[in-house]
Amino acid sequence: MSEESNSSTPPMGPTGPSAAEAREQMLDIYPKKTLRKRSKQILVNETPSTPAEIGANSRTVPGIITQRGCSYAGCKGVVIGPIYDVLHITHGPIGCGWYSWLSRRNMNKIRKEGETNYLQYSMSTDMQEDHIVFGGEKQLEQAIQEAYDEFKPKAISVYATCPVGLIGDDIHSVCRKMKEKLGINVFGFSCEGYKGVSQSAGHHIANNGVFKHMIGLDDTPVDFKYKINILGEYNIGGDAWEIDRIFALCGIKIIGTLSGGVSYDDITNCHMADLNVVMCHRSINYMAEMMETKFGIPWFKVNFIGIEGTKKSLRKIAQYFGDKALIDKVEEVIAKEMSEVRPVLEDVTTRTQGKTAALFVGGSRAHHYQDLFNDMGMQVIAAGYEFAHRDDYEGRDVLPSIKVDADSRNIEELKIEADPERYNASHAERKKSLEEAGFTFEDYEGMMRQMAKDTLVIDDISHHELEKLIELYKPNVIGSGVKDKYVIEKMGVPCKQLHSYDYGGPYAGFKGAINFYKEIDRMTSSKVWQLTRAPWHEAGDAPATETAEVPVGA
Ligand code: CFM
Repeated sequence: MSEESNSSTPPMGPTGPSAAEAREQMLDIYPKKTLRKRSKQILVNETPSTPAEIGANSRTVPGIITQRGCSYAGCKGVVIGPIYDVLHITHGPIGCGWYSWLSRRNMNKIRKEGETNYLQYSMSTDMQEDHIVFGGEKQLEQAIQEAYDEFKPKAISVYATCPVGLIGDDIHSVCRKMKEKLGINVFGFSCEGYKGVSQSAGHHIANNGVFKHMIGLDDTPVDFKYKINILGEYNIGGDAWEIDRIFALCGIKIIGTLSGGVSYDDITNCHMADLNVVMCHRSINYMAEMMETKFGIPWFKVNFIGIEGTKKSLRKIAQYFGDKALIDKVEEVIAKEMSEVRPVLEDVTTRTQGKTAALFVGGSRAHHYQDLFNDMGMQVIAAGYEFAHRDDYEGRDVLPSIKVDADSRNIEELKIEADPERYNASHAERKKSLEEAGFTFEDYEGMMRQMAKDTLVIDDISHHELEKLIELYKPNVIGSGVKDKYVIEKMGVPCKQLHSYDYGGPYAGFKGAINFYKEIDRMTSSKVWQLTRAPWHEAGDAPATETAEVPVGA
C-alpha cells in the first residue's frame, strides 16, 4: 500500500456522504429536545459569504460528552495564569489548583534582572470540610500572608472556585484588606467554575479584573517610535517568542503580550502603546474595547498562524503607522523569512496536497489553523469551536443581533469612560483618517466566511458527533485536544493537539509555520495509521483502508 493511499479520499466526494447527509446522521440518535438544540449548532456552510446563524455560547446538554472547560479554567488557566511574576492563589479544594498547574503549556522566561517566575508553583488554600462548613476567608487571608512572607511578590491574584461561591466567601474584601496591610497589589476574581456556560465566561471576568487592577498603573513613557500590544497571544509552545523575533526584526516594540510570557510591569505600562492587535478575539476582545474607550488605543484583528495571515498582519501594522521606512522594512523581513519557508512548503505540499483535516478547538484556533492547512494544499472539511460566540463564527457584524441570555447576564459588563487626562485623541484621529481611506478596525470576519462551501461547522462537538465524522470521512488528521486525542487515534486517525501542540511548537510566524508543515507531513504520511484497527471492529469487519494490509515493518 502506498503512502498516498490514505490521502486520495476526496473530502465529501463519492466515498463520503454530502455534508447535509452527514449532519442528519450525526443528529439521528438524539431525543427530540436535544435534537432541536444540536440542530442549531451543526450547520452546513452553504453560503460562506453570508454565514447562517449558528447556535453558540449556550449550555451543553447534560449527558453529552463535551470538550468544554469551566469559568475558573478560562480566568486563571487561560487569561491571567500566564503572568509569570504575579503570585496566583487558587481559593478552593486542592484539585482546581493542581489541575491548572502548568497544564496549559504557556511558556515563560525571566527577561530582566531581579524578576521572578512563580509559575512553577501551584498555590492553593487547600480548603477542607471545616472551611466549607464554617467559611474559608480566614484561610485565604492566612494563605496570602504566608505567600507574601515567603516570596515578597509585586502582586497576588486570588481565584474563586465553585465551593467558594456556594458558601459565599467574600474574596474581594479579603484581598482589599491584605492589599492595604501588605502594601502590594492584591486582587481577586469571582470566576467560580459554574459561572457562564464554559471557560468563555472566565475570559470576560479575567479581562474585567486585569483592566480594573493592572492596566494603567504605570504611566512611564515608552521611548520607541512604533509601540504595540499583542492581545490574545498566550505563548503556547513559544509562539509569542517567534512573534517577538519577527517584530524585533521589523523594529516594532511590543510593550505587552497579553498574556503570554508577560510580566506584571509590562501589563501596568501597556496603555502607553499606539495600537492593540488582537490574535485570539474570543478571549480578549473585551480588553481591546475597554482600552480603546479609556485610552483611545485603536485595535484590529491579526493572525500570526500561517504565512498568509502573518504577512497580511505585518503589512497592516506597517500601514497603520504609515511610515515608508517601516513598510519597506516589513517587506524586507517577509522576503527574507519566506526564502526559508518556501522550499519546506514546496516539499511538504507534494505529500499533503489534497489531504483533509477537521479542527475542533477552543474559541479561535479552529479558525486560525485553517490557514496553515490551506498553505499545504489541505482541505478543512469540518471545524468548530468549543465555546466561541456567534461573532467568532459569523463575524462581528452580527454582534448587535446576539441575544443576551441569563448565563451571559451573570457576567459583569464594566462601564468604561474616556480617561480625562490619558485619552490619546491623536490615536483616534489617526484611526478616523485611516478609516476614511478604507482601513478596517474592530474587525473580525469569523470562521465561516473563510471555510469552503458545504463544509461542516459544528459548535461544542459531542463525542458521538466526532465519532460519526471519523466514521464517515476518516480525515487525514484531526486537530483537537487531549480529551479526545486518544479516542481519535484509536480510530486510526492521527490527532494533533492544537491546545498544547503535543510538546511541539512554536507554530506561529514563519519559523512556526515551518515546524507545523513538517509535523503535519510526518503525521499524515506515516504508515502506522493504516495498521491500527478501531476497537469496535470485529475481526474481518474492518473497511479496506483499516485492514492490516501493510506488512509489519513496511
Ligand atoms: Fe483563545 Fe487560546 Fe483559543 Fe482560548 Fe483555550 Fe488555548 Fe484554545 Mo486551549 S485563549 S480561545 S481558552 S486561542 S487554552 S491559547 S488552545 S481552548 S483555541
